[in-house]
Amino acid sequence: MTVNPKPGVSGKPPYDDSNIFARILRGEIPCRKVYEDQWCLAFHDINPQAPHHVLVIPKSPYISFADFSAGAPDAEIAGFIRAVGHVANMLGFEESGYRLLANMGPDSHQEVPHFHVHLFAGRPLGPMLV
Ligand code: IU
Repeated sequence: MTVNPKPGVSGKPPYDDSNIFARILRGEIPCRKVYEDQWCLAFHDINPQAPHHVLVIPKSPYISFADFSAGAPDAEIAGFIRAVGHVANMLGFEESGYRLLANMGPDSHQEVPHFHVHLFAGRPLGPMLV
């Protein structure tokens, strides 16, 4: 993985290569891997909020959804989104359903500054509370 030398889209600090997901991508920290391809790594969240709680992260260093959606090449955006769908289908959630969520920035409580999509499934999730 290369370090993104550019700041985030809103002029915020550059990508921090020491964040926990960057370290997982480099193999410095283990994860419970679910799926991997050229675009993404998917693994179980360490603190699951549902019976199934998987994180899907791009392999390239994007800080947030804003960073990813504005900065990634079209092929990578398509490849990543398709990979998220593939993970959900592979885990058998297509019929019962699932929820996708991506936190972006301080108001959302984004804790890890590497773009990630949460995938929740395995029980009725109820109405979304924000
Ligand atoms: P957030 O969207 O940035 O708030 O979500 C970060 C998630 O990363 C959160 O659900 C944590 O439980 C999860 N996580 C993890 O899976 N492994 C870790 O080592 C750390 C956080 I630190």
